[in-house]
Amino acid sequence: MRPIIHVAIAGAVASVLCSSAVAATRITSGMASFSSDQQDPVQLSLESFDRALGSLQSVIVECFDSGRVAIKADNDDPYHAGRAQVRMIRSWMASGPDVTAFADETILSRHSVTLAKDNGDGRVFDASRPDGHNFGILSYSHHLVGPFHPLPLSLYETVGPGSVIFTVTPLLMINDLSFVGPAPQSYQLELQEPVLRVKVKVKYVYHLPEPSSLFLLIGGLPVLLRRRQALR
Ligand SMILES: [Ca+2]
Ligand SMILES: [Ca+2]
Repeated sequence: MRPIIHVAIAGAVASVLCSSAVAATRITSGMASFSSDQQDPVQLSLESFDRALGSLQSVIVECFDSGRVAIKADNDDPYHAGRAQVRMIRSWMASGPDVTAFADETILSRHSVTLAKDNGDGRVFDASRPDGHNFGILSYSHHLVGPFHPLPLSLYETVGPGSVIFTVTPLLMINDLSFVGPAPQSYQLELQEPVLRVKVKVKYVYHLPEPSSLFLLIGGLPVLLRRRQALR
């Protein structure tokens, strides 16, 4: 009977080895933050895939952006009122190995508000009614750009710990009013904390190296043998 048991175990070994690839994932990410499109591009240094971890099967890159601003306004035109919404534009580009992500977001506040003609405060900023308004915060968050599947995978691999570089460039950041109908000749805005955030996320899907599978298998063999013997 023993040879039969050996064959059965060898068969088990072969079948486990054939499907021995144990899938695993690893995620690395970085964030760039801007308050103006006049700022320099930001380089994000993300963790590369260390070949010692296993066999890389795929790379998935996703970018997420968020934007925010708070606006107060004061109409300075002594003759014309205007009805306005807040308009925020966030345009950016992120580039890394075989990935170019681009986004152009235009966000409008839900409601429009009438700013009366200047009430006499002229050049002095005063956002109180009737010629001024505090529009509050306008924001959006976590818009996804992607996913991207860059190739070849070797662009993201290193022997030992390393990095892949993504460059995030702010192209256009506008915070202003969008008038419904005729716009006043002049008005003033007060902006608070205009921001654009771009997050780059890289996901590595890989198979654990064979030695790990063999180690697991060898660790499991005595149990297999014991169970076989117990069955006899
Ligand atoms: Ca005014
Ligand atoms: Ca005013």
